[in-house]
Amino acid sequence: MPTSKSYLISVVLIAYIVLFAGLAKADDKSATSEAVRKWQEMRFGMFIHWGPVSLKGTEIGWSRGKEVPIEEYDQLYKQFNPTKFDAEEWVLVAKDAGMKYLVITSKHHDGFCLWPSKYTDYHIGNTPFKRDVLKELSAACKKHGVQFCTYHSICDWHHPDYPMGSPGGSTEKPNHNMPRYFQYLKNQTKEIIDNYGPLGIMWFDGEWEKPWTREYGNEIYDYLKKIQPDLVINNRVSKGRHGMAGTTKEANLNAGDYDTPEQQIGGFDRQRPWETCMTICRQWAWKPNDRMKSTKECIQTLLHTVGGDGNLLFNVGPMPDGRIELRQVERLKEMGVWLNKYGDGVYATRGGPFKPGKWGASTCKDDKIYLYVMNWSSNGRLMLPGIVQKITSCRTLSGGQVSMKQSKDNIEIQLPPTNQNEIATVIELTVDGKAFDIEPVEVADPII
Ligand code: FHN
Repeated sequence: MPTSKSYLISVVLIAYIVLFAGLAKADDKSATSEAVRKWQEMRFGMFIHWGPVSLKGTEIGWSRGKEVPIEEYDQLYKQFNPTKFDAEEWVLVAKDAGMKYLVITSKHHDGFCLWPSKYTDYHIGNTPFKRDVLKELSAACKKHGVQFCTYHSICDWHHPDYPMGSPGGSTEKPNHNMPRYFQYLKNQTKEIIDNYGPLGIMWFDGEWEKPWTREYGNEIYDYLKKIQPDLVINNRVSKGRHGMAGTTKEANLNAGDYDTPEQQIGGFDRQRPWETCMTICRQWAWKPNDRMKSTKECIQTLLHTVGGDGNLLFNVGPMPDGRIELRQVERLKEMGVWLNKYGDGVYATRGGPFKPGKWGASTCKDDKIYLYVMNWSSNGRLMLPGIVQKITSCRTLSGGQVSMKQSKDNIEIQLPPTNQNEIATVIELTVDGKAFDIEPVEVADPII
C-alpha cells in the first residue's frame, strides 16, 4: 500500500511531466509562429522541379506510364548525368531574382531521390552523376543566405509499398504495404532534415490519394516538429486542401502551417498564411520551347500575391544537363532588377489595405502604404475608397509628379500618362498612424 509520502511524490512527478509536455508543445507552437512570420517576410521563393525525367522533356511524375512507358521512365536515372549542374549558379539566379528561399523536389511522385538515401537504391548516387544534389544545394543556399527547403511527395508511384501506381495514381500495386511505406516516408524526411537541415519548409505534396489519411498527416507533422521545432510545414501534409485553390477546408483541421493555392493567386487573407505556387512556363519540369510568362505577367503576379498577403513560390524546371534555361534566367533577372528598385513594398510588408483588383495591389509597413497601380481610369486618375487615417505625404517611386486629394469618401490620385509605368506605377503614401490598422477595403475597377 503506497505511503502518503510516495503517493504525494508520484502526484508531483506527474504534474511536472504534464506541465513540461504542455510547455514543450507551447514552445513548438511559438517556434512555428516565429518561423512562419519570418518566412512570410521573405515573400518570394524559387521552386525547382528536376529529375531524370528532364531527359525526356515531359512532366515529372505524371508522364510515367503516359508519354513515357514505365519501364523506360524508371531506367532514365541510368543515363542521368547533369554535368553542368552548379548549385551556386542556381542559388545566385534565385538571389538575383530577389528570391529569399528555394524549394527543390527531393522526391516527386515518381519516387526518384535527389540525394543518396540509405532507404532506397533509386537515387542520384546510383546515376552516372553520383553527386549529392541536396548537399550541394543546401551548402550553396547557406553560403548565399537563401533559405533551403525541400518539396517531398507523399504519393510515390514507383515504391512497391505505396498502394497507388502510374499512370497518375490510377493503378493499384499488388503487394502494397502502407504502414511500411509510411515508415519509409518518416525515415526519408528525417534523413533530409538530419543531413541537409535545418530546413525552412518541408513542402509536402501528393496527399490527395486514398492511402493518405489525416491521421498519417498529424503523426508526421508532430514527428517532424519534434525533430526541428521551427520547421514550417504546408497544408498538403493533411487531407484538408480545397484542390488547386489550396485553402484548408475546416478551420479546426491540423492542416499544416499555411495554405497552398496552385497556378492561381490566392484570395486576400491576412489571417491564414498562404503561398501561391506557379510555373514560370507551363510545365513544372523542363519542357523544350514551353511557353514562358512575360516579365509584366511575372511581376504583376508577384504584386497581386503580396497584395493579398501571400508569398509567391515561382517554379523553374532545369534542363537535363543541369542548367536553368537562359531565357528563364533572364526573365528572373528582370524581376530582380525591378525588385531592386521597388522591392521596399514587397519584402516584410503585409497585404492591403487596398485589396488587389484590376486597378493593381497595395502593401503596407509601419506608416507607409505602397500602391502598385497597374490600370488607371481613362481620365488618368485612380480613385481609392476613403480611409480614416490622414495621408501626410504622397510620392511616386517610379518617376513623375503625382497629385493626391483626400476626402472622407475617397482618395483621388493623378499622374501624367507619360509617368504611368507599363508594369506598375509605384506610389508611396505616408499616413498618420500604423497602416496595417486600416480596415482592408475593396477597390472599384478603373473606369476605362
Ligand atoms: O502533381 C503535382 C505537380 O506535379 C506539381 O508538383 C505541383 C506543384 O505544387 N503539385 C502537384 C499538383 O497539384
